[in-house]
Amino acid sequence: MTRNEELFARAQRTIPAGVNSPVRAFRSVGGTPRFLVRGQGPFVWDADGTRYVDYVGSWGPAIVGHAHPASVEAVRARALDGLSFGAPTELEIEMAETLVRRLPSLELVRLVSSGTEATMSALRLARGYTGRPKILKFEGCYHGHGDSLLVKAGSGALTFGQPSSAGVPPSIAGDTVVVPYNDLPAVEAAFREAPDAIACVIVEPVAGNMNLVRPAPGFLEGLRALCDRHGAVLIFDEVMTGFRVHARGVQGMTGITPDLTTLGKVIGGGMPVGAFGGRRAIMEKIAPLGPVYQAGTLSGNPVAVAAGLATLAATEAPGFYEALAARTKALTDGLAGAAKRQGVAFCADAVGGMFGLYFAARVPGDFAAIMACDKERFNRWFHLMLEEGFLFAPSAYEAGFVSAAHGDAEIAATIAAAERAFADVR
Ligand code: HOZ
Repeated sequence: MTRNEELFARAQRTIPAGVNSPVRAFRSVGGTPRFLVRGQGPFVWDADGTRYVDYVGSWGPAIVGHAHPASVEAVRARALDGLSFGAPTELEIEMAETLVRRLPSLELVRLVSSGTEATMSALRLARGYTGRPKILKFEGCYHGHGDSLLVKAGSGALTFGQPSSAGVPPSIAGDTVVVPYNDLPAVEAAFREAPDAIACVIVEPVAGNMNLVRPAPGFLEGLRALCDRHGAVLIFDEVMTGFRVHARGVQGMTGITPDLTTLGKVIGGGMPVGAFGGRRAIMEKIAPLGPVYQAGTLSGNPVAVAAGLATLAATEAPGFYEALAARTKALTDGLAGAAKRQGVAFCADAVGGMFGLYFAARVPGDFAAIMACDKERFNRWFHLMLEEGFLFAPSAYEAGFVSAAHGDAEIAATIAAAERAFADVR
């Protein structure tokens, strides 16, 4: 038995499926999850001492690579002065000022501890602000595991074929309207059907939880116009895309301004930090300024915020996002070329430091096209790559992530290994 197998057996005795977040269990791809013991730059090591080039990157936060010296030092220094106070600190102001500077759509921002908390809070705020009950989301988009949002959701919910969760009462699910991603006429029809009842439209402006799906030209602009016309709040869930695809998120990349934005992942640099923010008139409804309640003992935790600030500072190096995008594109172009040479129906797409891999002839534009990809072939390819020391997300329905620490050598080695794996799954 390997050490990974031993740990997996032991974990399952006290933790459901041996994991604390479903996709990690490898159930979709089969086999034994790797128990990680160390990360450095683009690499992680498992409990058996095997090194992998890591394209999961903690599901997005590790944008400057693992154990980046500035982040580690910021955490160490901050921890020496106390781990948590449940009181205001100057670091929180620095984080808020950084976020407001980088995302001009934020006039006020509040820190929380995860992306899930950020989206749950943003929904309550949108409902409190508009006085309306319903929310509109898109099929295959995942916004954390809040009740209203686990309806036709992506990520683990999709990976395990349960896009709508048990335990969400029909009275709550009934207030969630779901329409296909990139389908503006469906959004228009939903507004026609429930005029004055839809509080908000929440969208991953580049979807990353059903694999990567880009917004079609005009889609985000159309959402902005429809929300304006119907008095609904437009929420960009930039938990994954925020500071991952562009220095100013998808909103900076596209010039489309949401009313509220949710953030997580990169802003914590590997520590638990989330945030939601937006227009002052909406944010002033939050307690204690207004009647919408939201709170958290660990919100704005100083050690976590220190890690996030150090990571965000590193992303402000000149040319950071251009280099990250170029490296990610080199990877996806290389993989697509290798598959073509081996005659495998495969394509790939990249937006900034985020990428999608599809065992399909064309890049999918919606949930239905994602579902038509060859999942079995992905699973075989995933395991071949794992054997060669390359760690991709253990699901055909997750985006991948490149960090600034991935160098030309890692990208070239990945493409060479992938070509061998494509030959084997042909
Ligand atoms: N839902 C996360 C990816 N979209 C996975 C989180 C995790 O397992 O850590």
